[in-house]
Amino acid sequence: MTKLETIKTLLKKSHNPLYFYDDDADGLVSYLLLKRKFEKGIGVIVRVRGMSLNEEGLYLKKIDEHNPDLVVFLDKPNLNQDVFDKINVKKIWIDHHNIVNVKGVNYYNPRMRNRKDNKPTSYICYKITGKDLWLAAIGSVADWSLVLFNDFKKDYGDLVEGVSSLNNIKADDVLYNTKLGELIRIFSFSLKGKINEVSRNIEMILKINDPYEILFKKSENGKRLFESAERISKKYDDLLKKALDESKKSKGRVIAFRYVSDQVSFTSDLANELVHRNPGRIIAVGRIKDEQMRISLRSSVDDVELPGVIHRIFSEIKGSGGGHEHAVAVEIHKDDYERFIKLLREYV
Ligand SMILES: [Mn+2]
Repeated sequence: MTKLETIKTLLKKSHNPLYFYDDDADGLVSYLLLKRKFEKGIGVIVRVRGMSLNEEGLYLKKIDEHNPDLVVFLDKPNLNQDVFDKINVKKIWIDHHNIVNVKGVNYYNPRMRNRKDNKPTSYICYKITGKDLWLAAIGSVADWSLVLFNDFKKDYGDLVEGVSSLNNIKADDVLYNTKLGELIRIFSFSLKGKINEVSRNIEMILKINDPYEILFKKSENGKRLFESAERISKKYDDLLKKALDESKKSKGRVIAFRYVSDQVSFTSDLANELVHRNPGRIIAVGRIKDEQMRISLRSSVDDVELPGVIHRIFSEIKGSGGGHEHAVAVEIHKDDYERFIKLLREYV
């Protein structure tokens, strides 16, 4: 049996799986695909970052609460042996971030076969379920991957009209110029805001049958999701405007923008849109919350691999984080921000 077949069998046999998933569109879609296919279990969105005591505490508390017979981690980077050792039931971990050496868990990561293969978690979950292509396309394009683009185009050509005639389509063209991109933004925004609103949004998405329900407000749930995203969108557009003004002023390779917010995090969305609009630049979008600062970094240039860059910076200042070659998230103390940006400018 292949690894994916083993995972599928475990999911089929389980009576009450508990899913932990990352709080972005790829993580969410991974959960939605498995939940819709196997029709059981409970999902917990994980918003804490870094394999801190907080993160481990959340897992153990939820496991204690729900008493699952299977625990599934989706799109969560940097889990460690410690947390797996503390869970006494079967475990699955599907991820596409850096490989971690762990045992006692059914771990699927495409990088094991090929270090550069980082196909999104939602794509891997789609390989398991074989249904809900439209959801899988949302999750994977949200992670800037076009693996499902052609399949999606066959069934939903009207939702990618903006780019389907281009010869060399890039993921960000799809993200910012098509109806599919608009849908991805709605999914991403449905995860912002207060946790009870987010839970309600996810419950509604679980009941949606096709993308048109949301995009053209064809059902009550679709309409509510669309309108809730619109409210978040207003906040986003304000920040984007400020960030774009800032980026026009900035010289050199790095564009840095920061803002203060204790509620909604837009760092990842803003960094994506800034790098799309400023090809060839390196983007840093920081958000101050309490004493900490969380920064999303993006690079669209091949000679800058961000994990290496932040590794160098963290030998000089305290911080944590990680991600892919062209997209990472880090956390530092807010007083180290100026120094962080100075080092970033030096090392890219
Ligand atoms: Mn992902």
